[in-house]
Amino acid sequence: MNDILIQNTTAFFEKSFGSAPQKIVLSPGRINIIGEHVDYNDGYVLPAAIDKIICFAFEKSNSSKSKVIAVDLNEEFEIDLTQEIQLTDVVWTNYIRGVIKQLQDNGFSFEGFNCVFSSNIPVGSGLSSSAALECGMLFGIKELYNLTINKVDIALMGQKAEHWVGINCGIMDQFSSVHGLENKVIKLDCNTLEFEYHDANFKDYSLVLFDSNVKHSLFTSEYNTRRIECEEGLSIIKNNFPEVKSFRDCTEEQVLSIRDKMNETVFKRVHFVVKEIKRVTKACEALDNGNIELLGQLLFETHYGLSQEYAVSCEELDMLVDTAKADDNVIGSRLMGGGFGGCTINLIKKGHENEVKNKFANLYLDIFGIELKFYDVKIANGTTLL
Ligand code: GAF
Repeated sequence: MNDILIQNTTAFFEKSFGSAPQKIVLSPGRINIIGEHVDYNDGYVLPAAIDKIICFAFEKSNSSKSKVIAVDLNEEFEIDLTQEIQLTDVVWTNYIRGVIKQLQDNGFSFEGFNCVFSSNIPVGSGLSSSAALECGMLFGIKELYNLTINKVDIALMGQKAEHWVGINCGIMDQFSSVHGLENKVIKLDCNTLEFEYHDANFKDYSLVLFDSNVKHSLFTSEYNTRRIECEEGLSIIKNNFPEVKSFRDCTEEQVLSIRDKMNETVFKRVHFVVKEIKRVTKACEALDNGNIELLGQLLFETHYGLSQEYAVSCEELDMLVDTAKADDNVIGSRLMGGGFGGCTINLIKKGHENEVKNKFANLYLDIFGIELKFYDVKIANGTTLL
């Protein structure tokens, strides 16, 4: 699948710029097994890079001017690196402007480049196409100009670029895009950025994503609001329990004991976060022990927390998870990523995948009139040169 994408991107580059690319970079999207909305709350997450990628072809332009072509959008833009980098109305270009600005602000010296990119990561499905774009661009410029930048700094600059575009995201997406390893999930401590790889062995179950085909219209504003609500909650917790430095130090009992000191919304947000951080550790142990049934139950718990307490679900995602809960062939399901649409991640008994897919597709079409899509993702390597 990716071979064709790479061939097409390279051919498009040659047609557009009249020569072969000097560098080809592959940058993946990600899934997250568990640990949602806790990366910006100093929690733990369990993501992995996947075999859906953006392919970039690069060459130096030998001037300060750069031209970037987005094949799938049939759009292009030019930027002069000597001019001040500013946000524009064309959102996809802002991620690229953002990473250039990050490199400049961090004192890296580089000149212009020509770039063509094309992707098979579905946009708006919660698979982090924007992180793949940021990390792939940063990696390509680094390779083209021999800049000394490590993987963690690529992830951090990608995250800052995303903030500049307007989403106050955590580090999970960029980190997993660059640190992905075939058949491994990454247990990442989002406070220290220490991480471990764990085998992604789901034994008798297949990991399948259901794409609701609902896009995140509320995503940016609600995402940023959740961050503010959590900050407010944490400061109330700290005032009452000075030994607590971050959500991970806090118990559910402590949160419950000061429920009357917070408004109901803030209580629900922090109640979810404290439980979710603990769930990630349990889930990772369950995976290590081959207890995939327990892992599945934890996925359901996460979903109901995200839906009822964190309020980032929608009726389509809730229907998919409720249907999964009632289906003996699906042992775990939850919305994945930021929410308000995108995908659910599901653990399905091997051998029953097609039966489950048909059932869900028909039901979903009947109820919402929307086509449900399925992705059988493989866990793959992070951003790399071809
Ligand atoms: C989005 C963000 F970009 C991540 O940082 C993370 O917070 C996620 O939503 C929710 O877990 O993908």
